[in-house]
Amino acid sequence: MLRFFIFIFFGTIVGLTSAEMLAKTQSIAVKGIIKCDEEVPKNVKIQLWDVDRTDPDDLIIEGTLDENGEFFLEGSETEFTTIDPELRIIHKCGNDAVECFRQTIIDIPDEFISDGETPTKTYDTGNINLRVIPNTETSECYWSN
Ligand SMILES: [Ca+2]
Ligand SMILES: [Ca+2]
Repeated sequence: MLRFFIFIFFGTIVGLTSAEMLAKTQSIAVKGIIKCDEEVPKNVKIQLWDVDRTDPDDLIIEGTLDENGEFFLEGSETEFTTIDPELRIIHKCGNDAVECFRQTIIDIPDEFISDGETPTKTYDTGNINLRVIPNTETSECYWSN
């Protein structure tokens, strides 16, 4: 018991050490097909993020589309509480003449989060047409060329 308290004591002093001991690794996999009308969009970023309330959000992994517009992303994140994964698609569909990219965010439901480093389920976004899906950031210009 004494050892336990000593451990907690030092853990608290070191700060992150105790936090890392208590946090749990969770994983997520997402797949889907992304098009801009009938075309596979070029110049597109497909990113899986974990949203954090107190820290900057964490990029879990970034991927690309294959020649059919298909993607598959998987990765893990370690956190105390349930992670908050979202898919961010940064693109210019319907906006080619403008310098700024647009961002579409798709929230991943909690039931698709797996315990441990390897996801046991995959969230399927289905077919996404970037031209008709609502964009959460249309007036911002974080991703100019
Ligand atoms: Ca995080
Ligand atoms: Ca989080």
